[in-house]
Amino acid sequence: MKGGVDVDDMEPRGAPVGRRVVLGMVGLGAVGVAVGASVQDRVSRTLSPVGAPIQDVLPAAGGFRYYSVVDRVPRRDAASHRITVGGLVARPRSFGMADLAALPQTRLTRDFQCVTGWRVQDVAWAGVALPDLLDAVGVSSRAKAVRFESFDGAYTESLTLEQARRRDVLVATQMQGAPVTHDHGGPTRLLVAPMYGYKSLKWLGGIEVTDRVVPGYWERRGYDVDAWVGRSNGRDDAPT
Ligand SMILES: Nc1nc2c(c(=O)[nH]1)N[C@H]1C(S)=C(S)[C@@H](COP(=O)(O)O)O[C@H]1N2
Ligand SMILES: [Mo]
Repeated sequence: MKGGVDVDDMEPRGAPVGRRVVLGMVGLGAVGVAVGASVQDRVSRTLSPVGAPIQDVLPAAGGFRYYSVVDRVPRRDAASHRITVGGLVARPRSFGMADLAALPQTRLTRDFQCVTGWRVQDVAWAGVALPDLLDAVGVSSRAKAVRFESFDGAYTESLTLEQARRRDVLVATQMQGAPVTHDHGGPTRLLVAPMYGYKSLKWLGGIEVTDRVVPGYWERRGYDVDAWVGRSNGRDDAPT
């Protein structure tokens, strides 16, 4: 079925489809999705170890699916958008787009892979490497981890400090040669290039340096903080 999931069709047959799945489908149907994906795909995705419905807000374009765990994310204008950087740092402050542009810029091209199985090859990203941003605020010797907050009001992520100091972890401002669009998490999103897509938090609003790893949105729902693509990450059943 294309264009949506008909919940009325599903409910009378009821038994094999749990209430949580049906509720997930209501959410999916409400935004008119299911383009190019079968109902079965949706059921198995909703039942996957991800554990809660993920919405495809728009049909895939160029292989990407647009994900958001909330219905509506406020748009932020690049001219006024700022990200705050605080916690265990010497000089807490916020950065607007011009402040980010004034820091050293890092470009990289990598495949982007979601833990549910889709992958987009050779995506070009640009922005500020997280270690450069951390150096700009001065990380305390007590710091052990970094926590990221989305201005969608729900999504969070976390990295160990060692992971956060990798040069292939970016506060991305550009994707495929243009500013990161709202749907892809702009004006600023995280890119954790060596890990599965769920680490790459969209709509980045705040960064907090912490003394311990605070599990993120999917990590509280059973996914690993260490989400290396192509390395043992404790989840051998994940589609690749
Ligand atoms: N704020 C926020 N960030 C998020 C998500 C989300 O639902 N909300 N989904 C994650 C997942 S599971 C993936 S695979 C990627 C998808 O990025 P895209 O929507 O730009 O394709 O974003 C990640 N970052
Ligand atoms: Mo994902």
